[in-house]
Amino acid sequence: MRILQVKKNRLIKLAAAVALLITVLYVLFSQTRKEGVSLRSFSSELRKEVPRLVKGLGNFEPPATKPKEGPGEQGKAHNLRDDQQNDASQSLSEYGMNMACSDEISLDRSIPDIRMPECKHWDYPQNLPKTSVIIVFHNEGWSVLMRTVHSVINRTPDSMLEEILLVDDFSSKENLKGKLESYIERFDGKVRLIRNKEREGLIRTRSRGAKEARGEVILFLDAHCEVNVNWLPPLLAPIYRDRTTMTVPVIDGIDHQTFEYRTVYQAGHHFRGIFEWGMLYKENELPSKEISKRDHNSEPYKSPTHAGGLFAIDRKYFLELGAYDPGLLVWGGENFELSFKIWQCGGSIEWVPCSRVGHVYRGFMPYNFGKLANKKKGPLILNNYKRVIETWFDDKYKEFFYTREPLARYLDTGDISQQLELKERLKCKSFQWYMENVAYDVFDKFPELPPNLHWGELHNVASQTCMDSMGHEPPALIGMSHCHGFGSNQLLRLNAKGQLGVGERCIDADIQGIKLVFCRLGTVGGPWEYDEATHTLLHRNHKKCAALHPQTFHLSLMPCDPINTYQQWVFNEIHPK
Ligand code: LR7
Ligand code: MN
Repeated sequence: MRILQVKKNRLIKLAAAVALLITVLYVLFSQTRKEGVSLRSFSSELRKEVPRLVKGLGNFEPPATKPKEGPGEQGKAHNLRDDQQNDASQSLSEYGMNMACSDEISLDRSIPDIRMPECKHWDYPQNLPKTSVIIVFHNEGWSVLMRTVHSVINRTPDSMLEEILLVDDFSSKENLKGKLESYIERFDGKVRLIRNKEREGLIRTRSRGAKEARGEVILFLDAHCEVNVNWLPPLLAPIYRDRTTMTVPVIDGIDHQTFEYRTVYQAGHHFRGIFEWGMLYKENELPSKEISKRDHNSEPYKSPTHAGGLFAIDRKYFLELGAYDPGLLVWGGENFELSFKIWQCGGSIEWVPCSRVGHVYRGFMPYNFGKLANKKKGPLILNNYKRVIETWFDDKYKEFFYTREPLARYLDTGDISQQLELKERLKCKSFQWYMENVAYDVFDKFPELPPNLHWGELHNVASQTCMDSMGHEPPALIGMSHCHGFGSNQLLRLNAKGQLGVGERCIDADIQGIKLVFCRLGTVGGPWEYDEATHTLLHRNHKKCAALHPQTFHLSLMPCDPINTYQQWVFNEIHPK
C-alpha cells in the first residue's frame, strides 16, 4: 500500500516536472522565434572562435522588478514647482544642468529599458574580463556624479566589476572634498578615489586613470551618466574575442533640465561616428554595406570614430597605443586621436546596440580651462585638432582641414615627434587606407574640399564693419559688427566652387536678406563670385550683389552697383591672437 502511494506521488511529480519543462521550452522557443534570434547565436559564434576560452555562458539579464514610483522614476521628466525656479536657474548656470531637479531624484532611480527586444536573448561568456569603470570629473554636481556611480553598482554583475575608479581633476567645490571619501565607504572598497594635484584636463586625467586602474579592461564614463539594463557584458564580449577591439555603447540623452531619459535614435536604426573636415564630430546612418555583414540587427557593428566619453578597451592595449597623446590639452580631439590610432594601427571600433548608457548633454560648458589655456578655449581645441591631423592625416587630407580652419595653419602644435615615432613603430597604415576602407561614408556627406580663393574677415568698405554670423544657428540673418580680428563668427571663406562658409555653416541669400544656412550635405559648391577689381560679391543665381543698407545695416541682395561702397567688400586675412 505504502509502496503504491510512493509510486503514485513520484508519478505526479514526474508529470509535473515534464509539464513544467515543456512550458519553459515553449516560452523560450516562442520568444526566440518571435524575435528572430537563436538564443545562443552570439555565444556559439564565440565558441567557434575561441573554443577553449569559453567556460560557460551566461545571459546576465536581471530579474524583472516592480516599477518604482517617485520623482524621475522610470526615467520620466521631473518638473520643479514655480517657487523652485530660482534654485533651478542658479544651478543651471553653475553646472550647465538643473541640479535642483537632480537633487530630488533618487540616486538609485529606475530608467526605461529601451533596448531592442532581442538584446535580452544574447548569451555571453561567464568569464568575461574584470573591468575598471573610470569616471574623471571636474566640479560636477554631487547627485549627478553619485547617480552615475549608483547606476553602475546597481546594473553591473559584481563578478565583472573590478572597481569604479573616480579621478578628481582638481575640483574646487567643497562637497567634492572630504565628503566624497566618507560617502564611498558604503561600497565596501568597490569605489576608489584618486585626486590630481593640479588641473590636468579630462584627457590627461583619463590617461592617468588608465595607468592606475586594476582591471583588465578599462571603461570610461563621463561623470553625468546612467547605465542601462545589462549594459556591460555586450561591451566586454567583443574585447574578450579580440583585445584590439574597442567598444562603444549607444548613448542616449538625459535632459539637462528635467533629467528625462530618452533616446536620440529612431528604433531599429543604427548610427556610427564620423567627422567633418573641421574635426567636428558627426554621426551617419549605418551604410548598407555594414548592415549586410550582420545576421542580427542587434549585433555590434564597425564605426570609424566615437564621441569620446564612453567606451571600453583592453587596458594594456590602450597603454601599448601610448594612451592619449600627452600633448593634447584639457578637452577635444582625443576621440579622433584614439579612433585614428586604433584603426590605422590594426585595431577596430565597434558600436554595441545592446549596450545603452544615458548621458546628460549640457547646454554649455560650465568650467574654464584653468592655467592650461593661456589663451581662449578656441585655439586650445584647434591646437589639439592640429596635433591629431598632423600625426594621422596624409598631406592631401591635411589640406582639407586647413581649408576648413585656416587659422590652424598658424598655430604651434608643439613637438609631435613621439607620436610620429609611435606610428612608425606600430607600422600603422595611411589615412588614405582608413578613408577608403573604414570611413568611406564621410565622403557622402563631406566631400573633398576645394581650396579657398579668399578667407578672413569680410569688411564692408563704406562702414568698415564685418559680416558676422553672431553665433546663431541657421536659419538666421547674417549681421554686421565691429571687426574684432579673432576670427570665429567673423571668419568667412569663399572656396573655388563659390561656396561662402563660416565655421561649418554656409551663407546664401533670399528675399529676406543674406542668411546663414545649413550647407547642403554632399556638396561643396555655392552661388557666390567675388570680383577682386570691383570688390563686389555677386550671387550668381539671383544676379545681384551683396549690399549693406546704409541706415538699417540690413544685409541683402541689390542690383549690382560697383561704385557704391556699401556693395564693396574686402577679405582681410587674420592671424591667431
Ligand atoms: O578639465 C576637465 N577635467 C575633467 O575631468 C574637464 C572635464 N572633465 C570631466 C568632466 O567632469 C566630465 O566627466 O571630463 C568629463 C567630460 O567632460 P564634459 O562632460 O564637459 O564633455 P562633453 O560631454 O561636453 O564632451 C564630449 O567630448 C569631450 C571631448 O574632449 C570628451 O570626450 C567627453 O567625454 C565627450 N562626451 C561624450 O562623448 C558623451 C556623449 C556626447 C556626444 C556626442
Ligand atoms: Mn559629458
